[in-house]
Amino acid sequence: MALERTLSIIKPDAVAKNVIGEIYTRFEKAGLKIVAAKMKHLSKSEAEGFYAVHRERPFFNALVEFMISGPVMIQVLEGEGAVAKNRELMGATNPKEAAPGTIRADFADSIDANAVHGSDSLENAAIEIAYFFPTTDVYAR
Ligand code: RTP
Ligand code: MG
Repeated sequence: MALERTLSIIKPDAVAKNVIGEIYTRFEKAGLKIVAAKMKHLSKSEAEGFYAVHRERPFFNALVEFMISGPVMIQVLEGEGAVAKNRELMGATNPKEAAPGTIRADFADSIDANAVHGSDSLENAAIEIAYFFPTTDVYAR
């Protein structure tokens, strides 16, 4: 497996629940290093730009409104197979279908308020990391 970087977002529901630390612990225990991080209250245009691939989907407006409902915690995770590893830790999009012990099974309330985002491919990870972090703000470790 190759050393990869992926973009993770702790969504407004999980920030409001005060579980940033618990989620970070799961990343660390799985061997993922946090190599960039910032808290941010996204503007509507930032959220729309980030989720542009979903623009035509019926849930787009609800998704954007949810993502701007409070601050989020945005981080770059680095590790062996980081993209898939993070998706595994997150669990299925719908928390009702998420495997026990995953972040979404433990902290998400609904398919909309589902605690975390993670890049779904190495290619999208590079695009999403660049969307939020200049290269000088990502620290090789
Ligand atoms: P994410 O991008 O947030 O990591 O989630 P994901 O890959 O598991 O799911 P994706 O298909 O990319 O959808 C992005 C977010 O849109 C909301 N969604 N709602 N009501 C629905 O059918 C529906 N489908 C997706 C979810 O909040 C999902 O995380
Ligand atoms: Mg996605």
